[in-house]
Amino acid sequence: MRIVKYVFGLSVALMAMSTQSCTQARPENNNGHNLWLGDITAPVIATDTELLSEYDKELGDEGFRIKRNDKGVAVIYANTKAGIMYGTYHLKRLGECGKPNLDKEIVEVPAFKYRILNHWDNPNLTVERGYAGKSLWKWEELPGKIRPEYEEYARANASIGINGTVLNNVNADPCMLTREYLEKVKVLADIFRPYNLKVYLSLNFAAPKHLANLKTSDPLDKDVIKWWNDKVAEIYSIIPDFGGFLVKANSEGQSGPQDYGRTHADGANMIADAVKPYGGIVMWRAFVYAAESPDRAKQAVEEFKPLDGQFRDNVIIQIKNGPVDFQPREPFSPLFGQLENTNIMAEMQITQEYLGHSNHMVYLHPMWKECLDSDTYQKGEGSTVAAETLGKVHGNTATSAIAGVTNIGDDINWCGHQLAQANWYAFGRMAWNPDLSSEQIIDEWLKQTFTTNKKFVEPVAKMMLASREACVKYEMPMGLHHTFKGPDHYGPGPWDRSSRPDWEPAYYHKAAADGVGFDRTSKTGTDAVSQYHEPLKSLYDNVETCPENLILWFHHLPWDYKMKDGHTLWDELCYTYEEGIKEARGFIKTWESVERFVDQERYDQVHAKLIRQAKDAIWWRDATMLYFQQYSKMEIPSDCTPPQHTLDELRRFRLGISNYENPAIDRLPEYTLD
Ligand code: GCV
Repeated sequence: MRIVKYVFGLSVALMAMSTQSCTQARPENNNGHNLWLGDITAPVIATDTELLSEYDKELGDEGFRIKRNDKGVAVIYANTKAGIMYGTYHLKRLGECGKPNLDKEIVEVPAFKYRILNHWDNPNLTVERGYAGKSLWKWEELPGKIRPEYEEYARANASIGINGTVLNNVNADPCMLTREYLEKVKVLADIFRPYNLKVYLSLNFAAPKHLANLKTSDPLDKDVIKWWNDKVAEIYSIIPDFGGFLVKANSEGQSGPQDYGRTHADGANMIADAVKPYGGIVMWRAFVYAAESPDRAKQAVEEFKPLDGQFRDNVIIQIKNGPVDFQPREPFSPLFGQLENTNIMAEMQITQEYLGHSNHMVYLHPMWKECLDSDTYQKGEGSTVAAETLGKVHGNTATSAIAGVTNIGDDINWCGHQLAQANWYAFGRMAWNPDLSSEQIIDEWLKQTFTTNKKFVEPVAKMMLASREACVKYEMPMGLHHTFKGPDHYGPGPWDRSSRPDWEPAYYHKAAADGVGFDRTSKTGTDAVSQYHEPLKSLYDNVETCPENLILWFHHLPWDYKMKDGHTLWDELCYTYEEGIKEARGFIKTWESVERFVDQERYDQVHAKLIRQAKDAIWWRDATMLYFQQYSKMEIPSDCTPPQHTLDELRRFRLGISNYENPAIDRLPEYTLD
């Protein structure tokens, strides 16, 4: 095994190995496999470290301190090996991002205790909503064959502070709990352990029926309880530091306690009791909704609020950032502000299910931070989603956690899009420190992944920082949501039909002759606004005060409604799409302007994808506005990019791909950029 000794001062030299300075020739081709690490095959070991003889409470089990000793040498101090490791990566990062000031002591302690990736990987190697190839876990080869990528993956996670990984899809195959698979999981757990990365599994709630032929999987049945207790004991005998379970129950066809007339609390507590003696946790998802409900956005609160206080202390309710489903912009899920005696955590989506898969460059940290910084006002001002999930609002900090649904696959560059690696990186850094700004994180990532040259970093950072808002503009302006084509969720399909009303775009956009948007107001709508505390409830409820970037999330408005800038709603929609199109086109120019700083391989890949992104932006606008035009009977303003296809052409266009693939660029509708 190669080891890179990390001596502060050599950092710039290390950096030069992987990147380049402006005076050098264009860098050699780089397939992106090394991520932000320079050399992902080699662990980085600091030379000056000290494990503390007395437990330093401030640092806890994962924190570290870097300070100069009496000889002036910067030393990393920690209570644990994990702390030393995190300190080493921190020092490496500081060195590679510029000259750090080590005269002042540095103390770093992770904000969230559990910082967890969720893989939606299936045993057959497909990845649900994965756009970076097949699963990284080659189950058919394990436990015999070990791929180097397993350790590289652990190293990448360690470098950004991620300390847990759920290996399999929440739509869980019961086979994952068989002895055969547990032996495979053990191999991964053993590889990950030195990197402080714990393994978790998603479970199928009906496993007792599937695997042991029990007549029921009722969580109150004594045979079922015994089966889970035995299964958990077996797991811990194989993997002593197993982290616990993630559960999707009674959601989208998954089995759950409600199949037996029991509650989510009954189900979660049965599993929680089984893992409790071993220190395990249960992350129980709040992503539940029934087709019959008039408003999917309300259902998590309706389901979980009545159960507040009934969950064991090792259960954490895992809540998606928004109340519907990972749209490019959602208000925060009101459930974050509705529970008092229940542990809660946020689930962010790193994979770009609704944000252009790995064809679009969208830097997601601003979206996640928008959620974490949102104030729920549950206990007055300052009850932000971050504070709620850190356990600071109700004093339950012991189980603070955050999860990110990964964008990782077996693609050579891990994430399918070279610039999507930034989202994996950003998730880890945010989980460690939710106060870091989007600017700081992207600056760090670019410097470590490409070059420290300002002429590259500044324009590319600016482009990436603008990308999420641009995506909102060309996919879902003004809170218009879920107009996506199903089931792949790539591209527009406002006319799409499905087997369930709440899987159809019309359920959300409600476009008709009288206007567009979902009325969630208290007087005429579904009253979803009432799930928010004041002053938010009134702010969203009143069309005059509702932020315009969410106005169609909360209101159904006539096409000629006057916006604050004087445009009609129709024109405003057209112009917002137009801005998105312009910005996406601008990204191509920005990338072209930094060509000399990037190796040909990564340059070309990103360039091709940025072109596709700009074409897709026009496709989105064409499809959505031409479809809406049938109802509005209004013209697309003449100073907007003219549509390139008719509505009929676009309606006939189908990708013909499965749920799991990233659409091949050459199979998408023909568009030209002048
Ligand atoms: C794993 C959405 C996605 C599904 C996903 C589900 C979930 O509905 O489209 O692919 O299933 O969310 O988060 O459970």
